[in-house]
Amino acid sequence: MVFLRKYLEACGCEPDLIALIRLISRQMDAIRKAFLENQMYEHTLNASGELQAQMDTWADEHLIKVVGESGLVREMASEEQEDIIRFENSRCEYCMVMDPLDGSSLISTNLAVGTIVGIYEKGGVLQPGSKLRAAFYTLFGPLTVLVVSVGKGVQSFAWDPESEHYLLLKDSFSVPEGKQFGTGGVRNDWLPAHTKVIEYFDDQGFKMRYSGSFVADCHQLLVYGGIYTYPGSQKSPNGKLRLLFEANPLGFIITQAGGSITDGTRNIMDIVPEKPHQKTPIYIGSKGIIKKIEEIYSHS
Ligand code: AHM
Ligand code: MG
Repeated sequence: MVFLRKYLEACGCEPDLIALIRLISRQMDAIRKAFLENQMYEHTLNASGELQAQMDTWADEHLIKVVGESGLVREMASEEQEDIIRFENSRCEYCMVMDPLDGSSLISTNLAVGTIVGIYEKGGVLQPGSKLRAAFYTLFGPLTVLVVSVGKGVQSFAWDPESEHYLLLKDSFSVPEGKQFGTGGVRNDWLPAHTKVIEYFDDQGFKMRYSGSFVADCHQLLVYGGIYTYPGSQKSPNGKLRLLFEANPLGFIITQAGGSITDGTRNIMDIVPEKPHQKTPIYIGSKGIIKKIEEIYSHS
């Protein structure tokens, strides 16, 4: 039986980084329990102007409290917080970005949602994804699964409520090319280049799979390959998803598994963020398909 801590130690991670990854991933039981009491939508908007579910707020406040008390994080940015948070009394320099509960519109339908986290060694949260020290997500499906990368490939663990440990499920992922895709947005609002990309998938006989939860859709492509996209549109040229909280941590993980991520014209991992809630069009998936998408964009 391989436990999360042992695995991270074997990867050569510094003790404080291990402590931080374990601390956050161990809040997932508390979050699962809180689902039962927080089923309703609140009438509040987050920094991106989206309706917040009660659980968005609960998970956000819970994780900020736990992280703040740990003394492990200097600076933090959350999808549910307007401003960057600084913990002046931290004993470490880690900087953390998070989407406390991605896919939260699916809570009321009991489909899979998850928490996304990215960790920088130091230097603030406004850094390109390529500079991440680690990234991970927890996914609440039939199992609570933790998928993590500390820059040495990608591993998955499953939470065992009996032993209260994360147990290794798979120690090496390699995104298969795959032939399935999921796209966000509304067809009438798509830009011509995106329409061409989708036509290409149709011509190639790709199968459509889209859950409405980015983290779940990325987990699917980690296993089956293909791509997930939330494109820019006529109404929202930068799309819907956020560079810091969604694109970068998942981009880091998929890149570590041999896949890649683009906004159509450039590798998203190289973008220097200008503000915490910056959005970006996203195509994330297996390498060959992403290359093809960039080719389609370059001719559009
Ligand atoms: P969230 O972080 O508030 O859940 O918003 C992001 C979510 C993604 O998980 C998902 O891929 C996308 O929004 C779905 O959007 P849509 O409902 O427009 O398909
Ligand atoms: Mg999200």
